[in-house]
Formats: sequence, C-alpha cells, structure tokens
Amino acid sequence: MNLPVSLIGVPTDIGAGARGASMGPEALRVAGLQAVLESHGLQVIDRGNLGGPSNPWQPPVDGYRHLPEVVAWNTALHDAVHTELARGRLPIVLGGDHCLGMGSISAVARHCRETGKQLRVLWLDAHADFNTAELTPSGNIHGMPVACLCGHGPAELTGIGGHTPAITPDVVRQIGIRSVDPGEKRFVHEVGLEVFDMRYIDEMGMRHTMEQALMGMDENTHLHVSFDVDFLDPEIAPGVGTTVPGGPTYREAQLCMEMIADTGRLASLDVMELNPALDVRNRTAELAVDLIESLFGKSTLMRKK
Ligand code: HAR
Ligand code: MN
Ligand code: MN
Ligand code: MN
Repeated sequence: MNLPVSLIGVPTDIGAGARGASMGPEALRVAGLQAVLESHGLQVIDRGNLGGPSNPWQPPVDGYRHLPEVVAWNTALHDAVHTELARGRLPIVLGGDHCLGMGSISAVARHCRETGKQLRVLWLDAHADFNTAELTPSGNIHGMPVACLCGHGPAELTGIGGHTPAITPDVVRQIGIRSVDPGEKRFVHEVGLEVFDMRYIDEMGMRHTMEQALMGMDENTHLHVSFDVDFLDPEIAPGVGTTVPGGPTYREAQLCMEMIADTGRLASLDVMELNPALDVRNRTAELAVDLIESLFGKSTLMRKK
C-alpha cells in the first residue's frame, strides 16, 4: 500500500488531568519521526501544528472539563484528518491528549462511509476511555473519547463527523487495558466493547491477542490505530500524564506493532498522551518513534515470513 504520510501536530492538553501533552508534537519531531519514516521509503509531509484555544485550567462544569475548547480542537482536527484522507494520504496525528481521538476517528469513520470501506479501530491504551459525564471521576474528557465516538456524550462531541454515532462498538478492539473506573467498566460490558486487557495478554500472550484483534479484516478494511503512549509499561515510557504499572514490555509492544504492520492495512494513526514535561531526556518520545517505525514496517526479522 505505502500511502504518502501527513503529520498533523495538535499541541493541546485540553482534555487531560495534567499539563504538558501540548508539547507532544514537537517532542516527536525532535525524536526524528519524519526522517525515520523517510528512511523506510515513505513520502512524508509535515503539515505543522493546528491552532486552537489555550488551556484555561478550570474545574469541570456539569461533568465536563473545558468542553467548548475540546469541541474547538476536535472540530479543527476532524477537518484536517478528513482533508488528508480525501487526498489519499495517511494522516498521523501527533497529540496532544487522547480527547483528540474524537476528531481523528470521526473523520476516519466519515471517510469510510464515503468510500464504502470497513473500519477497524485498534485502541492501544492503559485506559478504556469510555466514561460519560455521569460516570467520570475527573471530568477530564480524555477519559471519554470512545464513549463519545459510540454516541454517548454531548451532541457537540458525538456529532463532530456529521453522523451520530460516528462508530459502533463492534469496530473497536481495545488492547492493554488495566485501569477502568467502576461505572465505566459496567458501561463497557453493557455495550459489548471487545477488550483485550492485560490479564488476557498475560495469559494468552501478545501474539494470540493480536491475532484475535486483527481477525476478520480484508482488502476493504481501513485500519486505524489510536496509540495512547500510556499503553506501554511506565518503566519504559515514563513520559505520560497517567502512568499505570503492568503494561506491555518493549518486546511485547514491538510484536504488537509488527503484527499490525504485517496486515498492510494501516491507513491512519494517532500518537497521543506523550507528555514531555514528565519525560526523561525525550526517552518516551524516542521509544514512540521506534515503535511507529515498526508499525510502518521496520522489522528485525532475520527469517523470511
Ligand atoms: N479513567 C480516568 C478518568 O476518566 C483516567 C483517564 C485517563 N485517560 C487517559 N487516556 N490518560 O487514556 O478520569
Ligand atoms: Mn487514552
Ligand atoms: Mn491512557
Ligand atoms: Mn529505531
């Protein structure tokens, strides 16, 4: 496939509970993302950063923190991602906190409806991000994007892609989950979201997990990966706002990315929640770039597959 790539920086931490993810796009650039992709023969254009409201750092109102600002950023991102897809390019969204998954995936879902593609979303995360205003312990909207995409949330967010819901739960596979709030857990079960949590990965291994998560795709599938960097174990990826111990190791994460690359179906990507203010000498950004390289076909395999 090898679609040309467009980098879209979204420098905001508007949906997060800690400041600093707004510096994520620049940290990924400093870690050499564009050159690494080009070294694999990909054509890459960096579109620069989107603009939007600054972070007023206010408490939640009616269960949502910074809702108008979250809407503004996600609307801008929806438009940017949709434009790249319509040009036949592969957008990589450089977050920014994970509330931006709404703008990105609503655009991908819209593109799929317009082109008759099947959508598969892999949500790599320590968190299910399936809270609502009623269920959230924090009001932070980065804990809500999957619920909003499935139509559970305020109309300003659930309608961003022009179609509510943007997606149905059956297109989503969550991987690496290990921190879910009590009400959120009940809701995840109620809608039937398919979750490969850390217990599953511990017992079955990453290979079997990815075989299951990638099952049922074909030539007509648009594969979107939403990579929340807190998916990774904090020992190797300290530079995120909400670390949760017990995540995938370096090798498990590499295998996860390599198996996605092997499908040849990756058509859009989010890299979210990287927080340079909490990182150590840009280590987490460099790790993210290393894993993205695997996602785009770097392979350490010595044997032919
Ligand atoms: N579940 C918690 C909340 O809703 C924490 C969510 C943290 N989310 C992210 N993205 N970092 O996955 O407040
Ligand atoms: Mn997340
Ligand atoms: Mn997370
Ligand atoms: Mn590398």
